[in-house]
Amino acid sequence: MVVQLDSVFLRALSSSDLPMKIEAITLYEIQMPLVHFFETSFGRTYDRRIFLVKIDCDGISGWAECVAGENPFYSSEWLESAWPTIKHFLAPALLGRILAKASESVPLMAHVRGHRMAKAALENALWDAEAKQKQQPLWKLLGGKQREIPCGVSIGIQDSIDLLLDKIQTELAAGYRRIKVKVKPGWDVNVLERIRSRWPEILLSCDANSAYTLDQIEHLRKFDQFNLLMIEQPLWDDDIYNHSRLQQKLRTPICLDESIRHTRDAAQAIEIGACRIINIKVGRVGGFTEARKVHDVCAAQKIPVWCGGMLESGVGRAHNIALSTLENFHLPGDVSASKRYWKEDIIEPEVEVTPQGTIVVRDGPGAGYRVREDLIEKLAVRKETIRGKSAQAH
Ligand code: OSB
Ligand code: MG
Repeated sequence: MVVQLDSVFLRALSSSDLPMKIEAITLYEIQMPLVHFFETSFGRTYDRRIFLVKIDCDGISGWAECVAGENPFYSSEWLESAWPTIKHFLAPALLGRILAKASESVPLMAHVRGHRMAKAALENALWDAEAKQKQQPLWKLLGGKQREIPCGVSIGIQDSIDLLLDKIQTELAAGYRRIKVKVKPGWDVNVLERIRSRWPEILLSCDANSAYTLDQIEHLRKFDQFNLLMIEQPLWDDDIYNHSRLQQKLRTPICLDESIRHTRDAAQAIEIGACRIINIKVGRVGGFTEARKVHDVCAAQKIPVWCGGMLESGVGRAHNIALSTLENFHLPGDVSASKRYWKEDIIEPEVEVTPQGTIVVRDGPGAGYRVREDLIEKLAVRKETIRGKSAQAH
């Protein structure tokens, strides 16, 4: 059904809510090699396949990044599930619609189960469009308060502990305020020991990406000696309850990443003591509307949150920065400088981090960075534009 722009509808809009007609949705796949490979407990990535979405509304283009990976290893979503889901189900649900706000797209996509990263890409592109239409920075539209956000880094598994220590040294010298290392059985206690003996005081955390099981509690208890800020997602991605059993046995706070799909997960995890910190990824929870709700639930329960990363290009990175301006993002996130990932980023200027380990939030309309469409066209290995039925007629 296509909503008609009639006078009743127009009168119902407040003056700040201009209608946006969703005219076309363009999907791009671009391939970009990482400056340095990134290895987690589930595998090593050298080249990213970046999935971008552009939505055209009334002469304004909103951009977003679909953070689904090259494989279904972090979560069940991946690029080749997100693309057809958007093409066949989500884009048709939005095309031709007239929305007053980006958040109105959420109920229009609710009949599709899961596929949160796919939904987030569309919703977030509409947020960018809405902010541009209102000549407002995205962070302000989201209700953000912080003008400068603290940054940490996530450092993957390396070929040797010495190489990892060199990397940590480089990031600390660059000013980053928290070091997170990836761990898995065989690359954990031995690694944390070496880091802590060299840097007894730094903010240090680790991320297991579900590499352990509950029968390894005694092993995981050894992590307590390292005074870690948190241990991220030690157990199964689809299991909150067993994290509460583990948390009872650990002094180190558990932070959930993969397990938190939406606000109900967050509320339940907090209620049963499955974590003391939550990592919010806007793609993982299905878009800015849900990400804000997760943030609010955590704030009400005094659970600190931080913004996770998915090796994003500048397009997704800019959205992570906007999200990180919300009040309860107290801890340094995984949002770091473009140059840690890319030889050349697809936004201008690139994301830079101050010597104090912060990103200064930009004030331009939308996400605040210029999307380099020319470069994206050049790098695109696949591009598909989807239009509404009525628009296709002429
Ligand atoms: O678990 O946080 C994670 C990257 C890809 C998939 C999952 C994760 C990560 C990171 C990297 O830790 C964060 C970043 O630097 O973007
Ligand atoms: Mg993680």
